[in-house]
Amino acid sequence: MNSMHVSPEVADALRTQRAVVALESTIFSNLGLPSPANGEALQRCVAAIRSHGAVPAITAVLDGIARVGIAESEHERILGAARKVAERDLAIAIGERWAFGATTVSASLALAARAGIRVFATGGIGGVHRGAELHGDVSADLPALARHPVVTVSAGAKSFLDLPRTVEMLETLGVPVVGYACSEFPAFTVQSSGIPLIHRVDDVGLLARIAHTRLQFGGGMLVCTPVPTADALDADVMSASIERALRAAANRGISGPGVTPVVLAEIASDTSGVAVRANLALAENNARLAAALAVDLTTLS
Ligand code: PSU
Ligand code: MN
Repeated sequence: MNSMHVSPEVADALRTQRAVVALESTIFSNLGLPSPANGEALQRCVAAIRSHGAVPAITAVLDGIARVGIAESEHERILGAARKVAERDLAIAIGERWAFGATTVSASLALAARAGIRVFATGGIGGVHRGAELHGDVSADLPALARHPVVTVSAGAKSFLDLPRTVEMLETLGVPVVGYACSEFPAFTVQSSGIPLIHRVDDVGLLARIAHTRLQFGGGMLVCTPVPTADALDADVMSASIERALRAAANRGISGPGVTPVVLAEIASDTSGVAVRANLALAENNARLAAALAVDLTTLS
């Protein structure tokens, strides 16, 4: 399929059954994090994956080609102005030859699965938006997690979502949700949402065995790990900031795919960078765990 290109380094790692961790590009683009934090996030995630002996595979649409694995010389492009590419947009971004389509979790999972990558790291997944009972906005990330045989490592879901309904929807879709060394569903920049998790695993080896089995059944899985303590935000501070950000987005008439980037940007400025620091720390932490998991998975096949 020449509308998808796997980088030589990633292709070689997959062929020789070495560990590979996919990364999305929306978080690194202007839709996810402000500059220069986005560049730092990219560098820290890539370094965390490499230092654990795995190969990073950033996904993106560049010049109309879906790319899996982006060479360092092209990282600059991932940090620029992007059009958001969820799974539904992939064929359009390729057909219309978009210069830079930043892949969300759903598009990244579709590409990772197609390339044969089994582990993917992100910051926080999308989910059921607050007020979804009225407007129906549910991220395509959720069905993509169910459909594609890839393990996603995240700090739970972004806290401006409706987290109880997000967890319910994951159950409905049959997605196993496992807390790595945590007993509650993490809330992105806040360590916990107060929602208890049914399954907790404290050992990466066991996590890998569970993941290996789940992937054989054909669907994906969500591994959650909270933001590191040193950079975690206070739940009350965060929830006040979220209220302000959601109100600002509503006042500007933002809806649909525009909501997440605008709300993230509002929170970034409202917390004068503290939420951004937390976002970088959790993304790096997720990348690190994903790499350890990917390495252990290679010993099982
Ligand atoms: N989490 C972040 N930053 C992001 C996103 C999540 O810390 O930029 C992005 C991811 O790419 C996720 C997307 O897949 O937001 C979800 O968007 P939506 O709610 O429109 O489905
Ligand atoms: Mn949406």
